[in-house]
Amino acid sequence: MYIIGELINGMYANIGSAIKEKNKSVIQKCALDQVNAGADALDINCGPASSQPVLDMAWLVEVVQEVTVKPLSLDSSKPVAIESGLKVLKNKGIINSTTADSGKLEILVPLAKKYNAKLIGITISAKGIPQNKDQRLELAATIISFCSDAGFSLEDLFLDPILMPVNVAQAQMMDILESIREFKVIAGPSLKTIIGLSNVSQGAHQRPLINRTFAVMAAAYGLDAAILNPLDKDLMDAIISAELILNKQIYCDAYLDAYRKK
Ligand code: THG
Repeated sequence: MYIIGELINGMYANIGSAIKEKNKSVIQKCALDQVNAGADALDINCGPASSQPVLDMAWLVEVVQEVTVKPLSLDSSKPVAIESGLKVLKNKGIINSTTADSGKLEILVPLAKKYNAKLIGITISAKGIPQNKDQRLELAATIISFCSDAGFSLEDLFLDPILMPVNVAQAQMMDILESIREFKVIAGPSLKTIIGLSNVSQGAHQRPLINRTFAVMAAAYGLDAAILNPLDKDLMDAIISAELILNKQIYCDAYLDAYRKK
């Protein structure tokens, strides 16, 4: 599974104040800790409290690029903040994210093409978050056909069914899992699927247990990528074990150790 570390997010108090005070070392340590724990890419989110997301995004990208060459996922609901990060990216990045609204697609798909970035499409529209699988599939189809028409390769598209907290949307968990499988039925196998894993346990007790249980189930439904906390070793080990069972990792004795040494 392609792991995008979630910890550089202004919603965390330590990161929020490091952004405000322009404290590079806190951000760079957070980046390196996640990479050393196995992150393939890093999500960069200024947080809801940022009063200057355009400046903060560019600063975060530059500071993180001083310590790692891993791809960065520019996470903002504001296209101007995403473009500000794209302008200073050294490597192929990820736009996180467009919704299925034409206003967003018309800005972000051309940006992804211009900057040769991957793109995460979330199945949200102006009507809000979908309430069932059919609505998720309809919004997925909107995003897929817009990208195809625009000549944006589906290989560079990740679709996100929007994982909700289990304590507010328990009845939707199976719809979300089945959406992960069915997105590829609509678009073909080159399309990738992604979730923001920690959403599932927000406000709940036993967060790590809920996170890793959902991660293993989603792996079985074919999930390709997740934004998650890579410092949660039990979670990372559960995902590796799930991929072993799913025949996506070669078995050998002491496979966990062998995997980590790769
Ligand atoms: N899809 C996509 N992008 C996303 C999400 C998604 N980006 C943001 C988010 N969801 C994924 N990242 C996080 C990061 C942190 C948490 C959840 C998801 C989290 N934070 C603690 C909380 O809210 O309780 C903060 C705890 C603290 O303040 O210390 O749970 O779904 N494409």
